[in-house]
Amino acid sequence: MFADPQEGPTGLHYTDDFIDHAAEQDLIGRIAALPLQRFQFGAFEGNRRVASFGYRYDYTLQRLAEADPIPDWVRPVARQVEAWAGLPEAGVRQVLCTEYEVGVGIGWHRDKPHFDKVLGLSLGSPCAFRFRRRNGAKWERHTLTALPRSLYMMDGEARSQWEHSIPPVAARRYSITFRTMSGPDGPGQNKRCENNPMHSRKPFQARASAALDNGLTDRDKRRLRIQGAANSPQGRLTNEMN
Ligand SMILES: O=C(O)CCC(=O)C(=O)O
Repeated sequence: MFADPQEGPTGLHYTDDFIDHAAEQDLIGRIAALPLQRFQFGAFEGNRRVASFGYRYDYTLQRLAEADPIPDWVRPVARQVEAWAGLPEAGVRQVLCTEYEVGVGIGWHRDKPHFDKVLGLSLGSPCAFRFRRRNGAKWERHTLTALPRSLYMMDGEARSQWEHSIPPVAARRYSITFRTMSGPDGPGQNKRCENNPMHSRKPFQARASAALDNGLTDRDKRRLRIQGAANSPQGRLTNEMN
């Protein structure tokens, strides 16, 4: 059913030319016209600019929050994505539009456990979509070149065991991420996952350094550690985000 990238993680699916050039240009124009905001991680901002629809994750409250409804212009491509992935109509409940300026990427992470299947439409320029999974003392690695107008899906091990990241892009890239919700029927608001570092009540730095699912780059994480230390009177890190 799907083109599987050779030797990639189980559950990673990919297809080129999911949409045509005209549709790509239309979607880029729509995203560029959104009131995009820099990615918020509590008091910290990442470099990529995003807009969430359906739901968004609030890092300060550590829970899902409702976002603006999925816009009408996203619906046709969301239906197309659902059909390709064999999902029920309207199975996509969360949409994230992202703009990566030249030099901007996304750090190693797994998406929040509130979400189930994750699909991504690449627009504007290619990117190296990297995967890694710890295997003993080593990392297994795989890189998928995600071309403009292509679609990937992370399911199974690719979604649950492997982290992914995108190194700084060479030309402006946009993406639309389509997510279904985990659980039988719903958004799972307030849902916590005890083995997810970002959902625990560990001190701020422990969570910051273990941040597997926030998509911060290494540079972002260094700034975050500095910020955490600065906020702590005894040089210990605080629970200010709990
Ligand atoms: O831009 C992409 O295709 C990936 C986005 C992503 O991994 C995320 O927002 O969690």
